[in-house]
Amino acid sequence: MMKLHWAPQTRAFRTLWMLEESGLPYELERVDLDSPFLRSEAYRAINPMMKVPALEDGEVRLAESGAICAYVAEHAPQAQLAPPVGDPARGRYLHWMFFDAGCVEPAYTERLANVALPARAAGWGSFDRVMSVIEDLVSDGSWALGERFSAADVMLGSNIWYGIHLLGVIKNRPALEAYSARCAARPAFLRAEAVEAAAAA
Ligand SMILES: N[C@@H](CCC(=O)N[C@@H](CS)C(=O)NCC(=O)O)C(=O)O
Repeated sequence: MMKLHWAPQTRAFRTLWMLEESGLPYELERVDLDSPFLRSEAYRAINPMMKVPALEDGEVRLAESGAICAYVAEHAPQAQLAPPVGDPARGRYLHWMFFDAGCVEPAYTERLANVALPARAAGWGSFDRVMSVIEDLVSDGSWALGERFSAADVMLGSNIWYGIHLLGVIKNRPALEAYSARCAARPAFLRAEAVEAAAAA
């Protein structure tokens, strides 16, 4: 059974949401950010960055929330959370999975740290460009791949949710707010949220 190393109110949420979407059985191991285990050699062997989330599946160990979501999707084909190899939708699926880590995350850093880089040199262009691209993607009320929900929505949707509700960097973008609300209404998202609420109680 897969074991997720997770801490509440962190990027591990998206992997918890993903596991809930997958329908796979899993074990949850809470690793708070101040826990000695996070700083231990045992955990370094699981994630050399010594951060959450991380996943163990038998002898397989991996970290990076995007990689974990992709891995879970591949191991739950019945949940149809990733277009398989050969499906034309797989190209865009990979595009948005990598876009999240490669563009959305640094765009938030730009905004939070108030750094300005030339848009031609910054891999993400600019915060505003990244947000407008996602807005265009979901403004018709769809998911990242159109009609079909996928792991790309877990990645983008969780980050958009953080950007609105936790970081406060997304303002006056109704299409992103509507997308975030669609994500947050999914039963799997609500189950993951309930796990986090129970952990906080
Ligand atoms: N790129 C990583 C980022 C993971 C990350 O930064 N996790 C934070 C919590 S949101 C963490 O574990 N911080 C604890 C620390 O750095 O000591 C991912 O997407 O999984």
